[in-house]
Amino acid sequence: MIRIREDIKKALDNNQAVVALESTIISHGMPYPKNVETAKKCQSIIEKQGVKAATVAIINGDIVVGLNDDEIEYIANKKVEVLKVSRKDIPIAINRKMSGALTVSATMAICQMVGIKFFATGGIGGVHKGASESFDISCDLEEFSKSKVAVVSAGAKAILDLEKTMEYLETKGVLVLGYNTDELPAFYSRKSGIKLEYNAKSPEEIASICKTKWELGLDGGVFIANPIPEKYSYPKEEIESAIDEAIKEMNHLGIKGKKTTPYLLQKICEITDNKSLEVNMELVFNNCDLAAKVAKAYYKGE
Ligand code: PSU
Ligand code: MN
Repeated sequence: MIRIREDIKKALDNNQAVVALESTIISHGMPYPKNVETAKKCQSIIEKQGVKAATVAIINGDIVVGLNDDEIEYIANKKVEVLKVSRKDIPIAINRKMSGALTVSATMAICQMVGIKFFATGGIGGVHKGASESFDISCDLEEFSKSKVAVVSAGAKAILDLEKTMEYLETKGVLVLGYNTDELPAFYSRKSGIKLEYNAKSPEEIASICKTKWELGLDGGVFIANPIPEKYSYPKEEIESAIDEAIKEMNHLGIKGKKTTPYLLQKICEITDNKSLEVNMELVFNNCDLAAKVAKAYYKGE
């Protein structure tokens, strides 16, 4: 059921650094063809550092670890139906021979199955605004208590209730490490006003903390919060008004469940005249760069 690209399999067997990349961000998070451009650039940022990049998706019922260019195009161009696959959807996509793009939760679960320890994304899912009524909490959060993977993310998406997201992670015993920041980054911007307990100063320190945790047998993931570089950071007030407008429109249309996040990202793009898309791309690139450095540091000592 799992097809691992030959060079990635070899790297895993030889204890060499591999960084996984998710695919929902490609098929449901960004418009074509910018999504293809982003997916390829993410891979090359990682590979330039001598680290293997493994983009993960389900292609016609097979879990593929390490998509090739044709497979990236296939899930990106919207010519076929591509299911948004979270942990719960994996067996359905396989049994029905569907193609699926994997969210953070599903990608982490597959990383755990094949032994990939590092993974870069844009922003993880979390507790949605209004969750006390809607109960909408991404299963990404729950996954951090299950899979042994360190995920580099630009905080949680600013469309979320970040305070409740942090509380949820704390309840689940998830270690959150800021990278050179004392504050949780808010995806499009560097600041959220929410203090972090731990600020890790280098990729080596992050790698060493992960190693300690897993050597002790403390299962589950590590959430590495990496702020977008200053020069790309979106002015907080501007992006907040775009988010509020998008949420209002979503509620008006009655959009719920797994359609929520893709709708909001696309609507914010529209409201900001694609500026949010450029920012989203830059923060993902920045996360790929850090994930590769941490993976390299981790395997140096192996
Ligand atoms: N980061 C991005 N864009 C995205 C996502 C992350 O920059 O589209 C995706 C991830 O796949 C994440 C998902 O797991 O959004 C969260 O979806 P939900 O809120 O339905 O759990
Ligand atoms: Mn949800």
